[in-house]
Amino acid sequence: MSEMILVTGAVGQIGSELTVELRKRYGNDSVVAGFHRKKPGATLQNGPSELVDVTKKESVENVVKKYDITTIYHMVAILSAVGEEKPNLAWNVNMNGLYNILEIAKEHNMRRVFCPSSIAVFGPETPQKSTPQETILRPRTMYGVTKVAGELLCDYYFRRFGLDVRGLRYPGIISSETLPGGGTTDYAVEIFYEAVKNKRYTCFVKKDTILPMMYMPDCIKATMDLMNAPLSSLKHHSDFNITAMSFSAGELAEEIRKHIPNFVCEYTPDFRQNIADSWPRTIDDSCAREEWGWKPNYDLPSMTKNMLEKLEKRYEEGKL
Ligand code: AKB
Repeated sequence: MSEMILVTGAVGQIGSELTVELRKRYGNDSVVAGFHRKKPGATLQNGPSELVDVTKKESVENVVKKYDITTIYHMVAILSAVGEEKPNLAWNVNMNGLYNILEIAKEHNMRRVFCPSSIAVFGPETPQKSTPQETILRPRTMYGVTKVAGELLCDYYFRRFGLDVRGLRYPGIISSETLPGGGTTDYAVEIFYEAVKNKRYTCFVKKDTILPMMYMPDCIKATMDLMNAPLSSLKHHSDFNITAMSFSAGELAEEIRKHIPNFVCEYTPDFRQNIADSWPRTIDDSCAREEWGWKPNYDLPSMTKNMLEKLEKRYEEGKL
């Protein structure tokens, strides 16, 4: 049976770049870009796209039937900051949406499902340095609550129904193509755009706030590598710790200043500071390394250089 993929949230920060890479690997017609409010832009016009509301089972099911979908990358989520402003929405989209996806995947005997988790599963009682794979999961955000419950639900479907569901606890993801929406780690992306456009940025967490991060090419590699790993090599399924680098907001600004010496960064913490403070500083991702060979390519200097090259080019072309 040939692979037919549905990406939900294909217009979002990760979904938009993941869809492009999946189409390169499996062919344009084999990857359906599922969108909700915003329509796909030019980079996603080379293949099918469909309106998908994950909170409505039949909306997902219609697309699954129309294209004989065999694999779903379920990238839709309400992130941590918006989730605190709209907890009902976060629960509805993140939990009911995931439940619909898992039910449909089970009913249609799908080959595999990817569902992202996040460092938001951790909380203030979790060890913050080299946070272990197996540890205390008592998040303080609605987003974190839905991600813990989501991991458990995915593992339940694997054990109870044999559905091959896999997932990663993404750290903050830094990307140059699509802006993130509504997360606590968004400052680590916004800072680059503002540095290139205005040479100043007001950061919403304190200068010494350290969080785990990853550059988008590594995020896409991790996602696709996990999905292509042999099932027999996996001891974990939906909850892999994963990281690439950790730095403070001040260290990030300093690294940008090596390329843009007159860049000024100020710090005005808001409600997102509390969320950041409840998350780990560094992550132990040895299970991902052992079970499916995870190894990142980018660190802080190489990610910063690459981000600035890409954004400066777009700025000069008037596309930023
Ligand atoms: C957020 O900040 O909410 C997300 C995440 C770490 O899952 N980027």
